[in-house]
Amino acid sequence: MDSFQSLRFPFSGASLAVKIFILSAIVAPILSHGISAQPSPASAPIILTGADRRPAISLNGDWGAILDPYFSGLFSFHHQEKANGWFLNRKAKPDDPFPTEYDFAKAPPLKVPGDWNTQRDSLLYYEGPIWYEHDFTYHPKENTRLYLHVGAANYRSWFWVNGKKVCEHEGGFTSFNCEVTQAVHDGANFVVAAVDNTRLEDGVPGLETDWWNYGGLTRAVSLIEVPRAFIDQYDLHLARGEDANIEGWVHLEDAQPGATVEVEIPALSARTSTTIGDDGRAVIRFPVQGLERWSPDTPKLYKVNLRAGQDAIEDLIGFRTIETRGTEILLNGKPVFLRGIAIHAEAPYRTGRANTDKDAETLLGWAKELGCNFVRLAHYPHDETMLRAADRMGLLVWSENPVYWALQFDNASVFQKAEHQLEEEIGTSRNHAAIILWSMANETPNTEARTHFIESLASKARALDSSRLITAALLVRTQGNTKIVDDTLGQALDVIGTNEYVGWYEGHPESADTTEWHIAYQKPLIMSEFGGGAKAGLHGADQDRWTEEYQASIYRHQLGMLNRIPQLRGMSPWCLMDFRSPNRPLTGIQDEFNRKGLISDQGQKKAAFSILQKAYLDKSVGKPD
Ligand code: GCB
Repeated sequence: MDSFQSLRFPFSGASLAVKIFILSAIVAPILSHGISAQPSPASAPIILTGADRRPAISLNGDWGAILDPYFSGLFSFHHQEKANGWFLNRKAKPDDPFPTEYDFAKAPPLKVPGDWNTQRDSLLYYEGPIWYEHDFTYHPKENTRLYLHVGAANYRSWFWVNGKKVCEHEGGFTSFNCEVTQAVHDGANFVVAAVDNTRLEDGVPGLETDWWNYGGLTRAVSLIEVPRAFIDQYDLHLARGEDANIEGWVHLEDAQPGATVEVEIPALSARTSTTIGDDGRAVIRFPVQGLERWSPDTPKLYKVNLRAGQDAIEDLIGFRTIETRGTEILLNGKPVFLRGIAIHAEAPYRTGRANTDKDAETLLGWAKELGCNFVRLAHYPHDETMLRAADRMGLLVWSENPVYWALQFDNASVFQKAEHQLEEEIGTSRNHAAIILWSMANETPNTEARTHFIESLASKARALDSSRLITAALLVRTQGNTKIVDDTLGQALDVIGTNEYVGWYEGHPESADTTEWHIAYQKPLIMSEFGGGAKAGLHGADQDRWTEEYQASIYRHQLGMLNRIPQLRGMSPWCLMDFRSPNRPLTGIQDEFNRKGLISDQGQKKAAFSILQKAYLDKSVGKPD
C-alpha cells in the first residue's frame, strides 16, 4: 500500500480553502518527509568493457516523457526528496482521495536514444529535468544478474525499476550499468529515469561550452544479462617492442580467487589460460605469431574470445603499438603524421546528438574522403558506434575528457567527477585499437590549481592505461609575430596539442605567412585546432568573412605555416561539420551553428574541404610517412 492509499480525507464537510489548508498542513509533510517509506538505497553503477558485444534486450524506442522544470516529480515543496515521486509511475484510481498529477501513459513520448532538444520545437532550448518511463517484459533466470545499460544520459540521471531506485549517475558522455536484478520481477516491469541537463558551476564540463547542451537519454539503453560471476572489465593490447606479445588483464566481478580466465584468438591459434588473484584480476601475457598489426592502411580486427566460468564475450580487437621517440609519434614502431580533423558528436543532416552506426559512418566516411588517418573526437567521449567504426575504417582517434575551458579546478569534488568520467571513458573504450591518445583537457586557463588538477588526471590515465599517449589541447601565448607554447601543463603530456585561430580570431589569413612558432617542449606537437567560419554556398572575395573563399584562404595560409613547424606531427583542424552552438547567433550566417565546418550540417562541402583534401592526399602538409 503506498502512502497515498493509506490516507483518507478526514474533514469532508469543510470548505475548499479549509480542505486545501488542512491537506497542505497534514498530508504534504507526511508525503514529502517520506514517513511512510524512505527512498530505497541504490548501488553505484559499474563500468562494463565491451558491453556492446554482449547479447542485450533493447529498451530503445518510445518512452513516455514528462517535462519537470521545477523537478517537482522528485522534490517536495520544501525541496526534500520525495518517497512517492513520479518514479512510482502511479496510475490514478477512481476512489483516490487525492489527485495524481502526472501520467506517463498520457504524456507524449520521446525517442530513446535521442536528445530531447531536436525532437520537439518547444524543447530546443530546454535545460532542466525530464522524466522518462518505459514498460518492458522480463522473465528472471536462475543464477543471472541483470544490468540496465545506459549509453549516455546528459547530464545527471536517476533510475528506478518498478519504483525501486537502482542508481544515480553524473556525466553526460559515458556509459554506465546499474544492477537491477533485485528490482525486476517476472512479467510486466517498468523503468523510470529522470534526466537533468542543467549546466552546473561544479560540473564537468562547467557552465560555458561552445556546443549545444543536448539533454536526455542520448545514447542506446538496454538490459544486459550476466552470470553471478562475470567479466566486467578487460584490457588486451599489443606489448611495445619487437616481439608480438598480447598483454593486459581480465577482471572478474564476484568470482573466487583462483577462478580461471581464458583468452583466445582463433585466427592466430593463440590461447592462454590463467587464474585471478585476490583483486579479481587475471594478468594476461601470451605470444602470437603471424599477427597483422592494425593500422589505418590495414585495419585488421581479430575475434577475441574471453571466457570465465559461465561467462563469455567475443570482442573484435585490433593490435598495434603507439609511443613517442623524441618529437616523433611511432605507430607500430614507425613514424606517423596524423592527418586529422576534429569532429563533434553532431548528427549529420538531422542535427542533434549523433548516436547511430549510420551517423558514425557518415562522419567518419567524410574524414576518410578528406584523406584523414586521424580524427579528434571532441570534446567528450563519443559513443561506442563511433569507436567501432573508427576501428573498422582505420582512423586513429584522439579521445577527450570533457574538461573544457574553465572548471572549478580548486574544487575536490569537481576533480572526482572528472576522474570518474575518465575512468568510465578508459574502462569502456580501452580495447579500441583506433584510440591512440587520451586527451585530458581543452583550452584551460594556466593556473596552479588547473595544472595540479590536470596533472593528477594525467597520472590517473597513465595508471589506468600505460599503453597509450596522454595529450591536452593547450592555449598559446603571442609575442609579436611569435606564438609561444609554454603552458606548464606541457610537462605532464606525451604529446602537446595546441589550438590557434590565426586568420580568424586574430589577423587575416595572410597573417599565418609571417607567424613563427616557439615550442618550449621537445615533444611531438599536434595542431589540434585551427580554422574559420563560412556559410556553405556564400561566395565572395578571399577577404570577405563568412564566405567559403575566406575559409579556404585560411586553410591555404595555415598549411604553409604549419609546414614550418619542425616538430609538428599531426593536425585536426576545426572542424569536419557545422554544429549547433548557442554562442553563435549571427542571423542569416550562423543561426546558432558554429560554421567552422568543412561541411555544412546538411552535408554540403565547402571550398576549404578540397584544399585540405588535396594537401592530405598528396601529402604536401606534414612529414610524409
Ligand atoms: C575553440 C574550442 C572549440 C570552439 C572553437 C571555436 O578553441 O576548443 O570548442 O568551438 O574554438 O569555434 O571558436
